Amino acid sequence: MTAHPALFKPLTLGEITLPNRIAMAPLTRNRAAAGNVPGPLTALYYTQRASVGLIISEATQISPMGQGYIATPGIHSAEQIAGWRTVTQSVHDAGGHMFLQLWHVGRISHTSLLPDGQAPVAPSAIRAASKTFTTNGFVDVSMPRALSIAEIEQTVADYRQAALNAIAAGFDGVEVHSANGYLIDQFLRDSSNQRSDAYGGSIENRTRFLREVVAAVSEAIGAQRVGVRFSPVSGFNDISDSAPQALFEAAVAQMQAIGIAYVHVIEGQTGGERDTAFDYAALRSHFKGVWMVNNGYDANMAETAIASGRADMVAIGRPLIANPDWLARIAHNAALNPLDQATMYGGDARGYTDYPVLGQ
Ligand code: 8OZ
Repeated sequence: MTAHPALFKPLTLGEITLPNRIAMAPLTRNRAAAGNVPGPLTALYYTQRASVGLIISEATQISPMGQGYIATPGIHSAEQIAGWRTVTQSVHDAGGHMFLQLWHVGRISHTSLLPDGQAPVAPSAIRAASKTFTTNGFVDVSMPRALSIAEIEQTVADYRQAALNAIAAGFDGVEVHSANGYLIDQFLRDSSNQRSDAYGGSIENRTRFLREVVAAVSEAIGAQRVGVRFSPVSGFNDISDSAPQALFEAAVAQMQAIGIAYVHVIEGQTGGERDTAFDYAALRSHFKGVWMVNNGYDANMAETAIASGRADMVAIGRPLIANPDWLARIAHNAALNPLDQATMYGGDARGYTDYPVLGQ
């Protein structure tokens, strides 16, 4: 008998039934091949982890302007769609389920990564005190320029097309990345959004871009194939808001109105301190669908969260990099492999597809 029975209970997510309550969190690994196409090693990496209830792919840019780091995959070209199709085929053959995370970095980018050396785009021309990885290493992000209304409309259309591309590539659904200081989060929070038009100012206005993106994606592929990820208090990528509780409660209520399948919340600082002042129960009270939590959970914390009803699913990140068979190890109370930090971002098979599984 497993010590974590709640984790192994099936769950209905939209139109699919997941065998357990664990998701693989979206994890940037910077191993896309030329053209930002996912290759055979990426198919192997995800397939090794297909025993989790749901795999959420690494953040994947919806357009060339949505890229902010070297060697991250896209979902806007025919080659990228074909590359991802081999990944989803392999994951499905192994019995897994997989959503693609739709990403636009906004101001968290560098001119050297963007078409014709353009400046990054953002709600407002405010530079983040943040860094990114380029061919020249770890550099300060570039000064962004503010999007026009016509460009915002085009970006919404890019999200919609990217969602259709994800379905064409065989994904079971998409997660809209609205966390960690990237474009949608830049519209939400008042440190980065100082617009004076319909997309800035009030909470109603700052949530407009999120609402339009999620509505467009939901209309295109079905709301029951859509999730959204938020990080209400995370300061990652130099972002903050003066009143996050009211802002994110409004955002979650809007996600309920659209009828998406799940909300995924990073509790506290991304990859860091969990114990921050924010009422996550109040946040959840606005949503009736699947509630997924993330940030530094181990198996016992995850079991308590699910068993108590505080969450429906838990997304596990770094432990799943180092332990492809994390669920089997939990079930057998086996020791976990340590994570090799040096191979997290970029490189080859080392630290990507060569972590040992039990019995190996
Ligand atoms: C770490 C390095 C680069 C990107 C995120 C997509 O935080 C990321 C990311 C994380 O959501």
